[in-house]
Amino acid sequence: MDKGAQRIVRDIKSLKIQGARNIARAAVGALALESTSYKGTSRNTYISNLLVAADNIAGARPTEPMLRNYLRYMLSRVMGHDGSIKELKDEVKKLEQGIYIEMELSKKMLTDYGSQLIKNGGVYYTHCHSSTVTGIFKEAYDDGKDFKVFASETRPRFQGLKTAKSLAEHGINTTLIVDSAAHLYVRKCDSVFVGADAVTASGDLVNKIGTCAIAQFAEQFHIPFYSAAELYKFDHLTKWGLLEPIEMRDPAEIYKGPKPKALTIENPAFDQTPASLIKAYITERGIIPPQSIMLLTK
Ligand code: RUB
Repeated sequence: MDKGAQRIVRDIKSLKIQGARNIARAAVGALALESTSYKGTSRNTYISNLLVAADNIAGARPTEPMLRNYLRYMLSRVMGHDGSIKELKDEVKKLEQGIYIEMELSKKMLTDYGSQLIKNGGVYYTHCHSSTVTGIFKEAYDDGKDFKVFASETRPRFQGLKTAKSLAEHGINTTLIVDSAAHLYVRKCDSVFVGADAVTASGDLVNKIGTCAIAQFAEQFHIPFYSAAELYKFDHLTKWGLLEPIEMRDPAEIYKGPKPKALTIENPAFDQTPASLIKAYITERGIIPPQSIMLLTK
């Protein structure tokens, strides 16, 4: 595999690159690097190199359908193209650039819809770091709205800290809290906004660990719970009964050093929130109930 592509896989695995959109963008770039680095003349070898690379890239974060969907789209376009190696490489470059543009456009459409849910004087809750959710808050702020955000720190990797800093640096009134304070603070909010790693055929949401408990608190206090999810986060395989895999991360993220023999450490990175707890998904095609998500995905 190309060295640059290998580095991207390492960066995705080690969480140097995080968040579904950033991971998907980096994965597209990695496949394009693999394509460019091919120096041979065999179409079959070129295609099989791309397939092996795509498999490695997708394996870097198993709970990321957005990454898989973009890679699958690129591969299907290349495999259906009967041009020369040079033409195939040009096609991959064009696809890469096209995807970057499409990603920006759909994010902008999504944040336009999402920012309409933020009201002047409102109080909102978020968890983990979603570039999409921070985009919604920042757009609402830039539109002149004055509101407050509670952000939970998101152990064990503290991605919520990144959210809190980024919002506060933008000028948004932000309070950072520990994850276990969620119950106390969700009740003070007008609504909850989280990102999405995967959306299943039944409209369930797979997102950072802790999300499902927050959704349950929101339900308890009758507070709307929204997830910002571009349609590329839909996992088509769940239509055929596949259960969305939950990535288990290194126990060393939680516990370092020698431990008692009988102590086991488990570190799931995500959990699954049932559709019944989700008021709506904010997508690039509008704000839609979870039961309708499958109708909009191709
Ligand atoms: C990040 C996470 C984010 C989603 C959505 O998890 O759960 O909420 O990926 O992010 P991790 P975005 O840090 O383990 O990758 O809206 O940027 O796609």
